[in-house]
This record gives sequence, structure tokens and C-alpha cells, in this order.
Amino acid sequence: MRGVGRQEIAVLLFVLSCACVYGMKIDFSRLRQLRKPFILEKRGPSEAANSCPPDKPFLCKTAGACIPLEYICNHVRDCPEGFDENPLLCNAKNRPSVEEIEDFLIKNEKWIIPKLFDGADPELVAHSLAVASDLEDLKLMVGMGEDAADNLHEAFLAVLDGDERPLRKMGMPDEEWYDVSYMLDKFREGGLNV
Ligand SMILES: [Ca+2]
Repeated sequence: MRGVGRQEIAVLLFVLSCACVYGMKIDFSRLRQLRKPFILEKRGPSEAANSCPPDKPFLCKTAGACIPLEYICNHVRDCPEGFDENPLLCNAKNRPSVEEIEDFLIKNEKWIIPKLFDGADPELVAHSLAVASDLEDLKLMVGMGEDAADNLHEAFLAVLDGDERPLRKMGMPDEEWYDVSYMLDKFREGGLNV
């Protein structure tokens, strides 16, 4: 997934937010309002309204094609164009919601943003963490340099080892260790290759 744009990520997350309305156990329901004009334009007003029947609520990119939620990311192409198996979509489905990630980043903003994400916008970082396949993807999406990427890699290894010392050296307050290790584990378990 090289060179994926912010707008494409926004569209994918919007699709998931629609699926969420129908009961998927993920919460993208409060995506930023400002993205909606683009999304409506991109998908078309009639598509955005989701004309799918209740038993097949997931709207494929191919006009008129709808599939059940259990067919999303089940390793079989069910949409004619395969959108239901899009790797970014499947990554986001298996990770904490963008809002949850952003809340976590803002709570830790003073140290985590400069040290691990090169001072990037927390909203951009949250969207990227929701969909990136590996650290190289994440680096490109966020636009961060080598030092931050190295720190991030070290942070993931520290959590894997259960060793909070490298993170404390980066400025993490002691009391944040539980939250930080919980979130980094969630990204790894959700398919982020570190
Ligand atoms: Ca499928």
C-alpha cells in the first residue's frame, strides 16, 4: 500500500463508519464532519446514502453491489471489484477506532508526537495507525523521518519485551505505561507489522 493518500484513507474509514451503523463491532461513527463533502463527491450522493438491503448492508464500489457484513475481510472477494478485501479496510477493521487512537495520542501528545511521530498532526497519525500495514507504510503516510521511525520501532520492541525503560527515556510518564503498551499491542495484533 505505498503512496496511499489521506483522502483514500478517509473514504475507507467512512465506509467502515457506515458498516458500523449496521452493527459491526467497531466505532468509526463519529468521523470528522469536514471530510464528508469530499466523501459524498467521491462516492456520489446516491451511493453515500447506502441503498443496500438490511441483510446486505455493505456497499461495494461497483454500483448496486451489496454484501453481508460477515463477508468483509473473510479472505474471499465478494464485491465484484474486491473492495471488501481491501488491505487498508481490513487493517482498520481489526484495530482501535480512529477516535480512540486520537484520544490516546492527544493524552500523550507532549512526548509521543515529537518522539515517535516527528511532530505530525495527531489526527493524521491516528488515521495512519488505523490502516498502515507496516512501519514503512506508516512512515510514508505520516511523513516522518528516520529518528522518529527508529524510536517507534524501539517502542514496539520495548512493549514486546515488557520493558518500559526505553519509553521512559523518550519522556513517557510512568503512569502511562499501561495505556501505551495496551495500544501498541492492539496495533500489532491488528496486523501492523513492526
Ligand atoms: Ca469477502
